[in-house]
Amino acid sequence: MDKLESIGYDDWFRSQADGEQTAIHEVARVVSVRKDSYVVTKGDGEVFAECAGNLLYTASSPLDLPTTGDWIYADFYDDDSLAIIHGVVPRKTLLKRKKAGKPVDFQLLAANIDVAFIIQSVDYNLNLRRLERYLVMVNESKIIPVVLLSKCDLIAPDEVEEIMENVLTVAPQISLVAFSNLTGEHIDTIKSSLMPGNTYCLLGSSGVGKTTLLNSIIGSEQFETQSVSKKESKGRHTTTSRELVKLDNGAMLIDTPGLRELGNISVDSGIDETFSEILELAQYCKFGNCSHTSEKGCALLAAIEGGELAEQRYNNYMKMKNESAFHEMSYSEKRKKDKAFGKMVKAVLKSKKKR
Ligand SMILES: Nc1nc2c(ncn2[C@@H]2O[C@H](COP(=O)(O)OP(=O)(O)O)[C@@H](O)[C@H]2O)c(=O)[nH]1
Ligand SMILES: [Mg+2]
Ligand SMILES: [Zn+2]
Repeated sequence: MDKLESIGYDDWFRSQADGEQTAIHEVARVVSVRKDSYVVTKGDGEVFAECAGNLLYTASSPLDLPTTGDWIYADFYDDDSLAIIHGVVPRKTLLKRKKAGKPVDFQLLAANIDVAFIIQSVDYNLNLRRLERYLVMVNESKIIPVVLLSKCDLIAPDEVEEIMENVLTVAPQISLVAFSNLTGEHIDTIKSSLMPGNTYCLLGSSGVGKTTLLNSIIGSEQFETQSVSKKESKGRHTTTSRELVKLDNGAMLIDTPGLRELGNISVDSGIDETFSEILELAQYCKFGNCSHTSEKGCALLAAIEGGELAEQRYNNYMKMKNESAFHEMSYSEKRKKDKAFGKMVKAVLKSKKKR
């Protein structure tokens, strides 16, 4: 196996590559992107790269420029310490998302992904509507989706079972694994699903444990995860670039930053219909402006307590309400609100367990 093959270059790409380009340039793969600069590899070592002026000036859309996972035509200089990119090899798959507010503008997330791991944590991050949006994006791109439920150590096994059943209601055929980075549960299942030569990516909100999973798979703390103190000081995103990592078994894995604005679908309209029974219950809250979080006389909290309202269902409702209000807020407002909400749900769960 040659070096390019060892990082995923196969017959399909070979047949798609432009013979005129490969006659005068080498082929390499984009490992990461940072603003206008790139890191590329030919399968041994990483090389700093930039786009040729000609490529930049003739590019008519973001589609024409390289993204993480792309195969590119490039010239190498100075003993392979610098590369100039001249073009992009046709892509097998492309993961992209619309930019907020601009329907035709989009951002490339990663290219040539075979399988996307869509990750949601089983605590307050779980949201079937958001999961559906991820599935739509991944399916649209002809990438195979796998759903991973993280942080299973935080809830009881039968609750995990229940969540898995719920997930299967929105994605009946999906491969689904519940795991924990903390206890190591089912990390091996995920690891053994990674095939040499295939490229995988980790998708999901910030904080669900994507980078920790990458570290669990590698077996060392190579990549920086989001500790609580870091979150305070440096802001939400620890993973600022999308980086392609080659695993020992020959599979490639791309970690992506959290996609807060994925799809940008307004959920408000669907919430009331989807949660009609909650809306009905809420009529019996003592206060008309009840936030359903801590108020005495809240009918929702009472219904959870009495077992008439599933906690998960309540969490989904609150999360979605929160999310739909989210789009209207400034970034710093969003950050505060998100944290407060997380704390609130944890507090509710805790107080429930105590009783
Ligand atoms: N309880 C628990 N916490 C986890 C687990 N995986 C990750 N975390 C924590 O969740 C936080 C965010 O993890 P990180 O990997 O940075 O999330 P990312 O933003 O998706 O990359 C960190 O504080 C991790 O320690 C898990 O399986 N169980
Ligand atoms: Mg991360
Ligand atoms: Zn209430």
